[in-house]
Amino acid sequence: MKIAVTHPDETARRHWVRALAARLPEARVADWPAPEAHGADFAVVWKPPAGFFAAHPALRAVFSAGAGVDHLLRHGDVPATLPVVRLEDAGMARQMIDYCLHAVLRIVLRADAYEAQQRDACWRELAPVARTDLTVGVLGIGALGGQVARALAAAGFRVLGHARSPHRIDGVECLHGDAQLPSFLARTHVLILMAPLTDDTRHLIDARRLALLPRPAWLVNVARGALVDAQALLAALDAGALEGATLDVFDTEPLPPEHPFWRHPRIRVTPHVAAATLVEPSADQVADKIRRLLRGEPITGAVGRDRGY
Ligand code: OXD
Repeated sequence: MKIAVTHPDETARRHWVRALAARLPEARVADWPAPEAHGADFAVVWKPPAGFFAAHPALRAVFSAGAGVDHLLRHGDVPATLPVVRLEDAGMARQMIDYCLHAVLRIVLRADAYEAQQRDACWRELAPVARTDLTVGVLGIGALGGQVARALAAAGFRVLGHARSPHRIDGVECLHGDAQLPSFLARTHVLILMAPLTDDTRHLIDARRLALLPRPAWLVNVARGALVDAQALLAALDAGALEGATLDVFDTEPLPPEHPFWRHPRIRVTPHVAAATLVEPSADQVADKIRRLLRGEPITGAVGRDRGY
């Protein structure tokens, strides 16, 4: 059995090769484009280069080296019948929970205002924001979003979730479908984006939907930059319709130095770090799924090609 690994980051690519070889000693694991990586049975990929799939006509499945698969499906040369499998949690949910909890707690603790006051040596106590005054809305309550929603509810927030299809999560009021999106937004003070990027969700958060949020409202995007219309976001912030935004993901990454997000006083930027892929637990998961596929057993995490996630 042959496994090809492709990843734009050399350290990550080598780590994946070592980790899979250690777990599947019967396999030949090679990093693409080394000649011995051609004609693989399985592939682990992050942003595969053009021509990758043509070089592997006998692939039995391709694994995304991340939770998202848009980096892979948008290339358009992934054979239509090839099973595509995404990572399921593998240590990412805990990181996402910490990032989102931190972003929401900064609002409750008035962190931006106190940091601004410190710059002016200003000693002034501000009215606190009560948790019960804020409804947090998690848009996308799948494998990761569902855990974030549950953790925020356990931390004492009123939490709404929204997904394409019905979900049940303890402590979270779950809405679904296009018809319930406007009421979800109208009740959400802190909108956390955790939805996958597909043809249906590109620029889902546009001027019209931002205008549905109540005041005050904040945005946290840990999913994909293209879920949000950047110009509409800047306009909503500048008009005071939105108090602030915490952005970890961007349409173009790295975020270009001249991009207005970097210097906007109400935007906090982090460089796509809300949930890093942890190679060791991820390789455990991929190796286990490869063994199952070889035994003809079902696996979880298969992407619905028609839905795009
Ligand atoms: C992912 C990511 O999809 O890191 O895992 O964005």
